[in-house]
Amino acid sequence: MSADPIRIQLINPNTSVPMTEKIRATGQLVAGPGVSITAVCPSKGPSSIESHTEEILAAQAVVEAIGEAERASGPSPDAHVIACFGDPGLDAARETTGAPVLGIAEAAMHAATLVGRHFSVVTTLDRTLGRAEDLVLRYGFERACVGLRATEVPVLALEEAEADAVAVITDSALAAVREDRADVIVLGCAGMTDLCQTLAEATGVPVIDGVAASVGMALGLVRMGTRTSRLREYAPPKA
Ligand code: 2AL
Repeated sequence: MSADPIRIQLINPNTSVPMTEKIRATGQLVAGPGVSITAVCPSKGPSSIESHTEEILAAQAVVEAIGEAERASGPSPDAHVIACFGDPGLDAARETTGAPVLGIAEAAMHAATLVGRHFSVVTTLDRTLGRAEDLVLRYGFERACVGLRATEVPVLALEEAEADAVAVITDSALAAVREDRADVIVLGCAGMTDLCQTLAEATGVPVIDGVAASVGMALGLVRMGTRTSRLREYAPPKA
């Protein structure tokens, strides 16, 4: 008799179906066979998350996706991943379920510091850098993070990894290694998940995709039997 598979739900809070499929494919590759990876995205809402306003809508989509998965018949996910670099709704998500919830920014920054000393984030639009900086401070990585670089490649240009977009992102990663003295690159968007290998080959340093990092860490936590603390801050909110 085979054991029940571990179930991980990846939540892409934008409405891009191709991006959701890329995210699922990475998750399944990292998790390997015998782990059930599902990837969901909302049917309504912003097609990309690139502003504070979209971030709020994304946070709501994350909490709703977790609620829906927990109410559905059949076994609930053992862990959830917020597949958007602003980690929208992470705290609320941890109130919503006791299953571990990982944000890709938080997971990627942790992973980066396990394989190098200094990382730079290479991301999409300049306007998202404020949020990225806030997250670096919130997670306590201000010593390790030596650069936040915007490429001005919009999220939706990443849906199909257009050659021009890949070239710009590669140049930015190379500049981070050269000018910031980064020895690890953190990808600042879930839509970059399929560029990890290409960029690692181009730069010669580890390139961390938060989708892959979150799935690996979520699996570890599930296998350790570790769930989110429900004491104080992350206690379930009043009905
Ligand atoms: C993102 C991301 O990961 N998904 C999305 O829609 N926007 N992040 C970003 N920095 O643009």
